[in-house]
Amino acid sequence: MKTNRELAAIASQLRRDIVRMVSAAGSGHPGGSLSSADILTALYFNVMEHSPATWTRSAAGQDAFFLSAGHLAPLYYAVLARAGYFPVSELGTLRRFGSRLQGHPSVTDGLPGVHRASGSLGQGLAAAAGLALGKKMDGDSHTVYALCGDGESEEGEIWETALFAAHHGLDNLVGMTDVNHQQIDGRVEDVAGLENLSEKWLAFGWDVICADGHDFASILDAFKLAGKRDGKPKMILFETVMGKGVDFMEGTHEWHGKAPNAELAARALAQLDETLGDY
Ligand SMILES: Cc1ncc(C[n+]2csc(CCOP(=O)(O)OP(=O)(O)O)c2C)c(N)n1
Repeated sequence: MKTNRELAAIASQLRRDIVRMVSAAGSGHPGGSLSSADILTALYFNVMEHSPATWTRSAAGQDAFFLSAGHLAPLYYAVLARAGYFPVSELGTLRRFGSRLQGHPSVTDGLPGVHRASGSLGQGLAAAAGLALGKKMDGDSHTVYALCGDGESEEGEIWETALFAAHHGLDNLVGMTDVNHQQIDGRVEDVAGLENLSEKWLAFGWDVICADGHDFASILDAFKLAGKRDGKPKMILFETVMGKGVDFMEGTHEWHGKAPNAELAARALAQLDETLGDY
């Protein structure tokens, strides 16, 4: 188990990785990757039962993670590499022709750690619910996690999954929403407001846990509560800041899907400690 200080150090490195990868590629999605960095750090380094050595796409006998908001690929690749799924040096190939690290996660090239392609919003949570049901049928007590965006929560498929998972009593499914209040076109509340998201998930029959997505004590408490097997699927609503950690990316949709040039990347990196070594 890592201490909260160690988790913060890993998250800082992931944020550096994200900035460097997206800047070198000249395209990609830094804003949501930065807002979700602390959540996935806690999940991969202190919560999930997983191992790169025994990982399989079917996830039999282990926990599984689905990135439903597939555009957060820079963060996904960074956390997988830093957790030991593939060499950290491969991060430098983001979005290059022939790379296993495409702009959205793909399984075609067999990138370890990725169970399913994503990028079409809404599908990842549905696939996670399918695997959670499969685990129930197989008598496998492991947990299936899925990360969604709040903009993604405007997708109809999310709410079909909400019905499905509650109907099947999937208490081994833990959904997470990165509530950073921004999406591709602006503020979520201006595009198609979610109003009271907590009440919505409760009304669909889920247990809802609210947490501060940048406070490791709060994040880890939320995951602990989500471990309750009471016949209901879990949704953790993580309150976050879009672009967290880089001042000019914070709180705006402008950096949802835009790469910083070399000068801005240097400005961003100056705000983030290097803790595990750059690639
Ligand atoms: C089905 C589908 N519709 C539209 C898109 C285009 N799209 C990509 S990201 C995005 C906004 C997602 O917002 P959010 O989940 O809040 O992510 P964040 O802005 O926090 O990164 C949209 C509409 C898509 N990828 N898939």
